[in-house]
Amino acid sequence: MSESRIDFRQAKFLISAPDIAHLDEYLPGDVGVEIAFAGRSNAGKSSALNALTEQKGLARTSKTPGRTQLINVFSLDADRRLVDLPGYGFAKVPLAMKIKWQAALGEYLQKRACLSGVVVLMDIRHPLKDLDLQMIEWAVASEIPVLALLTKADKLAQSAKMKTVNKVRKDLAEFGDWVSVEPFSSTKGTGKPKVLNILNGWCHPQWLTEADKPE
Ligand SMILES: Nc1nc2c(ncn2[C@@H]2O[C@H](COP(=O)(O)OP(=O)(O)OP(=O)(O)O)[C@@H](O)[C@H]2O)c(=O)[nH]1
Ligand SMILES: [Mg+2]
Repeated sequence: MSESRIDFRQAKFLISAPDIAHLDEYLPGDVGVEIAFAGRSNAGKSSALNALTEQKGLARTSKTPGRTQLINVFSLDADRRLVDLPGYGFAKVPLAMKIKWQAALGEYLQKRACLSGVVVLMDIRHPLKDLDLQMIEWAVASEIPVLALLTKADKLAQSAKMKTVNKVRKDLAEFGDWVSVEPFSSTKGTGKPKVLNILNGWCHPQWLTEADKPE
């Protein structure tokens, strides 16, 4: 099997889609491998993408929650893409818009065949809010593996960090191997090798590597 490692530093901006309901009109077909980054507004999605790709300006980060309104898609190579989804749970968004957005997000998670993994990012100081759990449940129900990434781990001392990681692992144990939980810090690089290993695995689903094989 061609298990060559994907070089995440090769990520390039591909397209921006204005909203998730029409995402598939913008994406280059429901083919290859897509990995989505989802999470509450301000959870650190864009920062994590930049840290993982070692490109400071790839995804735009902001101190103002709700910064990423568009869906930004980055290509890793001809077959593989990373998707930076707008944050959910942003307080200033009107309720009707929130409901619409959640429905579209659910549809994307459930219908996008090339979606090979979802990274659900949560601030380690406020993990597992209702919408985070909803995302995880949707993904697992669609048989998409989830990496629950506890971001801003640099904000906690080691003991508090491990306590939260263990608690979240326990709370998500019902999902078995579908969900893994790791601490992460974009600023310190904590957890980066583990995350890259998991994403690399998602980049090589059996059907793709089989198709890659020479006759
Ligand atoms: N200390 C620390 N701060 C972080 C880390 N990751 C992100 N931040 C900060 O958290 C804020 C939000 O980060 P973003 O990456 O823009 O968050 P986002 O999830 O993309 O936010 P939206 O696009 O609004 O949904 C910024 O001020 C970042 O500098 C981290 O690992 N450690
Ligand atoms: Mg963002």
